[in-house]
Amino acid sequence: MTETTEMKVKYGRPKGFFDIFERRPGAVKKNMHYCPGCGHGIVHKIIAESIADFDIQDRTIMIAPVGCSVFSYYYYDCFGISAPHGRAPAVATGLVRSNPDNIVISYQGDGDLGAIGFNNFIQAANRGENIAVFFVNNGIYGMTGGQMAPTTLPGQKTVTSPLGRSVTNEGYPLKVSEMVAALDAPIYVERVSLSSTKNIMKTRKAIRKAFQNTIDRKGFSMVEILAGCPTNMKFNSREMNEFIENQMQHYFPLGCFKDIADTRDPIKRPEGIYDKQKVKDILYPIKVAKGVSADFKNQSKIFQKERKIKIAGFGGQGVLSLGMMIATMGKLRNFNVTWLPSYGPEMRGGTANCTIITSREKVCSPIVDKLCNLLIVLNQPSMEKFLPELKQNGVLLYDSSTIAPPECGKDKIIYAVKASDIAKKIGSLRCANSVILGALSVVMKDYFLEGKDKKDFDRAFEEAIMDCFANKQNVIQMNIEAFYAGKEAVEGTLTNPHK
Ligand SMILES: Cc1ncc(C[n+]2csc(CCOP(=O)(O)OP(=O)(O)O)c2C)c(N)n1
Ligand code: SF4
Ligand SMILES: [Mg+2]
Repeated sequence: MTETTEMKVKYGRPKGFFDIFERRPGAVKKNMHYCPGCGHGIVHKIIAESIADFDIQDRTIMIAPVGCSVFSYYYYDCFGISAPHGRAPAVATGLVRSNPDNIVISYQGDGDLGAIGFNNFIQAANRGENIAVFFVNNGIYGMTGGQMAPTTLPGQKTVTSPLGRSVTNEGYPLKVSEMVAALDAPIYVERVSLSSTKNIMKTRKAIRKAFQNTIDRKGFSMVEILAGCPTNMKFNSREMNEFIENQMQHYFPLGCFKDIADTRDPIKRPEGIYDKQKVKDILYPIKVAKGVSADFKNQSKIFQKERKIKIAGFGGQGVLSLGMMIATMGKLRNFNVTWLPSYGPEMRGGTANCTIITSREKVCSPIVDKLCNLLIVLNQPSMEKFLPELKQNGVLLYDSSTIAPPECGKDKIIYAVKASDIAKKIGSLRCANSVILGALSVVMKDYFLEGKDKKDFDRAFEEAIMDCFANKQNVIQMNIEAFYAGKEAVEGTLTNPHK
């Protein structure tokens, strides 16, 4: 390209994004997870650009909703938090009330905002919280495969309205902007669209205005953005834009419904007066463990340091309850423990994992993404995904009924147990998790526990299982049986390959 014809990129990757999306799992670190033509990508870009231009990266908190934008925190180089479906405005309220300097964005889809979370949303609007709500109205539940949303148009076909939305049966689409504008508290409400470049530029202006209001602490601003979900609507990009322009904009007219920021003083809320110690006592009461005295401490060297544990497998394999049992064992022996579950949108059949941290000191963060001390794996995909997170000299325990022996260096200590086969023999595949725990007890006793701690492990397990499954006598019994079957099956057979 010659000097004269050199092209300049006017709107490249905004500075409000990370350069590389390291938080995205897998190999793709530069692109977003959205489908081509999805409205979320465009809105994200405008928001990221605004955050950088207003120079508010260090005090902006982006709340990711549940919906296709659930992973928005992969992209923004600012603070981020995920809220349960529809609860972003409640979380936003807490964040801005606890520190009015925070610039809080409640990013929501139409299912999230208009259905499950409508009460959260409308109450936050009515309280005039100083937050910016960016409401991406694509007229459908995108993430879950295109079900009817509160904003689906009359006659619009979706997987749950195959004959078209019937207003007689399902009512009329929710006109959120009109409803919010009718309230006294909100200061700015505008509906924009992504149907054309011109409309995208108007969206950019509206989003910036909402940011300015929030920075000036003027109160509740909402921008409703009519967007496309070409994948579920089975449209190409031209058809998608035509649908937004001719159908959606017809039902949901564009325009500014309210803009009264100039008439309002910056919000100043009364400061909460409370006794910090009392709040702490209520939130974190000192509990005396059942099985042992309050000052009991396991003496083995292994417990002198913080220990990070990860358990992974398919949803439904008891991954989370195995983690809960281990965390409870720690709790009952006076450790500080965290237990953090993580699973996909559809838990049964999808992959699930949880992390547990046990420590004599306070645990700063429950996240274990590397330097894991103990990895328990119950399915093949999790082996591939999480083995790299195992620390040097870390212990891997896996279900060899279903998983091939892993290839890894000699710096990892590996034990295999045919957990699923043993569980099947006992009568239920569901207790493969307790079989694994039985095997863990053997590993611990043979290689890591000292003195009285060797006996204490089984006692702690029985106390933990009763604590976790109180009132479910049959579950307790079956899991105790599985635990001892797991122990018996591996006793004398597990060898530390490096000793
Ligand atoms: C409490 C709860 N209920 C239901 C779901 C399932 N769910 C996930 S996303 C979603 C709807 C998403 O639609 P929308 O908010 O419009 O977002 P989009 O994907 O269209 O951007 C639902 C119902 C869930 N994750 N949590
Ligand atoms: S399914 Fe629809 S809303 Fe979700 S990423 Fe794809 S186009 Fe976007
Ligand atoms: Mg939607």
